[in-house]
Amino acid sequence: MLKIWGRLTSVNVQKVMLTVRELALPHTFVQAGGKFGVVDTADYAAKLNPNRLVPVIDDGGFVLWESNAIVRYLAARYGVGTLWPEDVCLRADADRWMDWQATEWQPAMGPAFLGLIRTPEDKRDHAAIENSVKRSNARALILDQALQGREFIAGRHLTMGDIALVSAAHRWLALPIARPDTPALSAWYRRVMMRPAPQGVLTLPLE
Ligand SMILES: N[C@@H](CCC(=O)N[C@@H](CS)C(=O)NCC(=O)O)C(=O)O
Repeated sequence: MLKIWGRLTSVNVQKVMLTVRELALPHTFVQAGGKFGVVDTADYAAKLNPNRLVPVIDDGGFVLWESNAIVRYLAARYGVGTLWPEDVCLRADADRWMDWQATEWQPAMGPAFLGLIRTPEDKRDHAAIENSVKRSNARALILDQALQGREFIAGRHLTMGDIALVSAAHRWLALPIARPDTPALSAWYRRVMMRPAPQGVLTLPLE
């Protein structure tokens, strides 16, 4: 059976959990990372992830780390025609937004998230937070524009692209910051959040 190592407070683990829930894949979940430890053991580094990070999956002996690679693998193996669009251009579209989430939006948002949610007030780097808010807001506007007139990021159906984006959107929309109006992004977020998969995975308050 598919086995997953992670902690639900991780945006990268959330992506994997949303995928297995969308695809209704039977799985076991091992709490790892952060306060759960496990990642620090020699066994974990040797057999699961030399980076000592979560998430990791073991699917019948096939071990894989890197959250977006995991989402793509699960989608390709178990979600052809749903999370993994059969049309090459639709798939590339979804794929592009996964890369954008990992290399643009998430890194832009990182300092604001860590500063405002995981750092005591007297230890915050306000300049870094301000810069991060500015950069993540600018990227949110790009996503908002892309979502105008679309139900989901690659068109009419939920794909792996939405999976990667919604975990980041959940954070961005819950950060205690000033945000520009993003009506298309907000409508899409509500649409995705109405599905069963995010329940219990994308929770509030942020931690
Ligand atoms: N690029 C990696 C990043 C993985 C990563 O940074 N994981 C964090 C949680 S989001 C982690 O494992 N931190 C150490 C810990 O939780 O102990 C991925 O997308 O899977």
